[in-house]
Amino acid sequence: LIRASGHSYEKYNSWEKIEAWTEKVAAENPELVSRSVIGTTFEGRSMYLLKIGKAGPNKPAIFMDCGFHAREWISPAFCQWFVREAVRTYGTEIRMTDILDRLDFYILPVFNIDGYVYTWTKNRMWRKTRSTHAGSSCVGTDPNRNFDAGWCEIGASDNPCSDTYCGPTVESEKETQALVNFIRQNLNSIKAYVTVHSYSQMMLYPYSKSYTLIKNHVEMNNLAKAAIKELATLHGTQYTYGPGASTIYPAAGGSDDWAYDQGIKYAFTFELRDKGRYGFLLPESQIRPTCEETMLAIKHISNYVLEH
Ligand code: ING
Ligand code: ZN
Repeated sequence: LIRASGHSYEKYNSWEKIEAWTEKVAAENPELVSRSVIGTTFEGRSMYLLKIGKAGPNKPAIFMDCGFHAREWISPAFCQWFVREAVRTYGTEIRMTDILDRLDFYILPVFNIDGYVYTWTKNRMWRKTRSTHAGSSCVGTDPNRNFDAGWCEIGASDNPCSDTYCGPTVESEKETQALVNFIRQNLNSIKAYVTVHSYSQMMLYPYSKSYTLIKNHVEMNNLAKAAIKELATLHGTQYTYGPGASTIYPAAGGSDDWAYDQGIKYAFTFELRDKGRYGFLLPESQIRPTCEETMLAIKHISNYVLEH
């Protein structure tokens, strides 16, 4: 069992533990990690962002978020793992050192904190945010239907009781607003956007809002193919890949489509393990292999971004 800074990376951690960890990992690695707050959630929790990388001028960056959907617990576990691997291997592992010398990562360990807390306390299978809506007793908006990318046109619901509710208005959620504001303010440096979900073992790229192929479709197809090939070398885990609409299902309002339309050419949604045996209830024994293999795909994207 790996414990660094007294933190358990092979267990699912409560928000309380993750919050304390963000403070500690930044305090213990001041040369590599800094913490900021990009906004507050509906229930008033701070949305912490970790910036990882060796200080330097004009560095390109990759933005990665985890925990959009509350019940997808392997996702925040991966963001924590990524940060630990970065601080653990910087300076000793050539590939990681090179990446962090030349690239910054913005890591949002849990996007939908209120929902995550709710899965720990009330309903393990909760997906949405915890915002309330005038005129309905149903709670929550699907944050991955709330972005300004064909908002609520397809694969989303205007019913507040639905698990894919797009929200009362586009970018209605405070969490969406925080992310959108941060990315808009950092568009000059952000070269890639990665959002981590589960489950189904897929590497998706835009569009999900329509079947239209993006301008760099061939490039993205090759990049995804190479990244999942590398991922599979570790444990043989098979991923499928392609545009969201044709690979998983059409759905508008997703964050990767929005990021792509902002000009971030390399935008991906990962759907981590498994393919349905455990689904959202992925056992803790699979945290390590899942995170280790996913690291290979993220490193592949990082190297690609650095070369392009
Ligand atoms: N899957 C994603 C969802 O929000 C997705 C699939 C990706 C939709 C990109 C839209 C854009 O439904 C999970 N598991 O949440
Ligand atoms: Zn999801």
